[in-house]
Amino acid sequence: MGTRAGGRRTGPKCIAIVGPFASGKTTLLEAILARTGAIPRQNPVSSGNTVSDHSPEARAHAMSVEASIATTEFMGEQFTFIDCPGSIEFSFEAEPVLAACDVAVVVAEADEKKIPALQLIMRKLDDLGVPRILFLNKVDKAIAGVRDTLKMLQPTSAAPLLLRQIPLRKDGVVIGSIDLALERAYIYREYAESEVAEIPGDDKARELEARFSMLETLADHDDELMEQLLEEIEPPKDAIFDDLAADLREGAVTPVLIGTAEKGNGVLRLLKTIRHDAPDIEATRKRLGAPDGNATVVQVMKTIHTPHGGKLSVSRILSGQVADGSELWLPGGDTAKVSGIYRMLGKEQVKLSAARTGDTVALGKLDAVKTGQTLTSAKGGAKQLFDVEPPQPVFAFALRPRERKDEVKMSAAIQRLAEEDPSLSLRHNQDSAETVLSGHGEMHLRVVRERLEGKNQILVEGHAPAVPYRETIRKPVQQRGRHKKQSGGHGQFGDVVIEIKPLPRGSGFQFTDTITGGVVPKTYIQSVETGIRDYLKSGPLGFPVVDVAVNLSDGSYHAVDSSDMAFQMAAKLAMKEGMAACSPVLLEPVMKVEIVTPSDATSKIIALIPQRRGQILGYDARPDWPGWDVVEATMPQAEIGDLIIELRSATSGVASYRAVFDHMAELTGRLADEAMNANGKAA
Ligand SMILES: Nc1nc2c(ncn2[C@@H]2O[C@H](COP(=O)(O)OP(=O)(O)OP(=O)(O)O)[C@@H](O)[C@H]2O)c(=O)[nH]1
Ligand SMILES: [Mg+2]
Repeated sequence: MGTRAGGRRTGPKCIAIVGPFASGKTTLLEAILARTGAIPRQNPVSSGNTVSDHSPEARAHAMSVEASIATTEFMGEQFTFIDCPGSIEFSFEAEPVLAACDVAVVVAEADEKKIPALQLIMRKLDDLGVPRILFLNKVDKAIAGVRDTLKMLQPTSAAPLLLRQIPLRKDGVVIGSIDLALERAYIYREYAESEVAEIPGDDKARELEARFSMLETLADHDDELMEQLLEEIEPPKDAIFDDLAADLREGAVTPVLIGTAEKGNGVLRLLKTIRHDAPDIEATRKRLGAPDGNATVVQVMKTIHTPHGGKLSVSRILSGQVADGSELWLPGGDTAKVSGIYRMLGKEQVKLSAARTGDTVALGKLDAVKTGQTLTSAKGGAKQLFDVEPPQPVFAFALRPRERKDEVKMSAAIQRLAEEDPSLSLRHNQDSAETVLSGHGEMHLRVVRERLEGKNQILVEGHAPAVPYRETIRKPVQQRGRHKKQSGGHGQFGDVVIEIKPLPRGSGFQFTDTITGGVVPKTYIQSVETGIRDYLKSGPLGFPVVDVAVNLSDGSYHAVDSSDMAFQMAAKLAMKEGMAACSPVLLEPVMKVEIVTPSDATSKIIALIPQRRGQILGYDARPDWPGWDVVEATMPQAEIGDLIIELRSATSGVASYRAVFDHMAELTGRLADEAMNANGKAA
């Protein structure tokens, strides 16, 4: 044993697999499951037969679109791996998973384009305080040396990247690896355990150099090791292993292992590292601030609606145990009864009678329970350990079922999908009578739509949501309105003179009267205002009217024939004629936009702002984000609808934006005509 608390932690572990898009996460999970015997053989992702990515949506787009859970056994212990999607549009899936896992395996590759995506992930892990191992994948096709690759990747990580293995090459081709802690060579065999070998003489010098640099990094947190290095004493192997484990758990370093997931190479070393070095549930509980005591505490990581089994809440048992049928308290004080406990292997489930501390299982039929919630056996409910806060949506479309009869079915299905995916939001826009679905990108919403059509058999139509245009006037006008009807018995009579005048932007509507001598009685003044407000719902251009003042200056009434309705009619008549003469103009909402982007794409982003009628307010380094900028601009809402698509394509998928309403601005010319035409058709 070394001097530090590096001893192995036993018990079930939960490991999140994260990393930039298409880095090989799903391939790695498949390799792990094959290597540990959970599945008979490793299937390539292209076969569509992997344990993860079995959904038709994932297959159609050749990418993971949701987290996939698989429990396996390795050397007598239980490990649950959760393969998270790499695309930024689905990145929110990983958050509740990362919160309750013990360690993350970050799958990366030697690709400069994916550095910003890797940086986003590493920061998320820092924010959540999750220890991590970096698995440098695809070494089969790597041209650059591993140490150069690490230099390239280091800026993405706050903690030093600590190389634990170097590749063993023959004629330039990677044929195995050398483990720097064990000082052993491993010759890769496809889909099989590597063959242990002596380090070839030619590689010895390289190995010693890399090993020394590993030890130097470890010595930064171990004075005894530092002294041994200075005095050129060979440190005991156990002490090195203890340091490696302790530094990983404390987040002091990010150990780096290498391999080729596609051929199952490097997988066993990774598993052994996880088994030996990963922290256990105790550390995870501490990180989350879970309460001490005897109560059962459960953290929900994901919600799934299965076609037959109903709702499943994939959960980590942080403490205590859960038996089938037991009651759990929700944070608010409600309770839910566990009906079914399952061990997961992708879409397959095996029923269990109970789950113990550290297990990651699916709990059945917890109807009121949501992803991210903390449940407990303690009466009254637990403190919520982790807040699920999805980022602001960046893409939206308005949705309706192709057939009217599907309306109720569609809204129920969307509710279920939103429960599975808290980053999806749904609202009804009163203005346009549209159901608007918002999410994190075009692909995100496309997948939602495919799920509606596939899983739920509802054909839907989607289009860009309506922009909330308004209209106002540019000129004042005085106008009389008379409503007079004599048809049999009671007549109708109302007569008003109004002054309409423009107001400054953002003033809304103001109504006044300067009636003297009771020429229009008080109650009818009220009717005039009501009539005008009603008219303002749709002005001469067909949009709600804003920033207008109307003063009732004169009028007359009839003791018998005047009525509330008659004065409302007179007011509307006056408005209709008067407004048309006030030089009406369309107003469009303009947003203040804040775009975050890797600095090397800043000039591209700045160039696209004027193309979208935007105005650049400025740009600067993003505070606390080395290598990133923030660009501030104003931009009409109509131009923001598909902004994210362009931002993402300019930045390998990582730029994003936030927008808040800023002001209304006049819109004239062709674009105004188009808006009015579209509105006319919709009405
Ligand atoms: N050359 C090489 N290719 C690999 C390796 N591992 C995975 N790939 C390929 O990389 C591509 C992406 O693999 P996936 O496993 O789907 O990647 P992923 O990280 O799960 O992707 P997302 O979940 O969509 O982010 C596939 O074409 C794989 O065949 C590897 O070790 N070497
Ligand atoms: Mg994947």
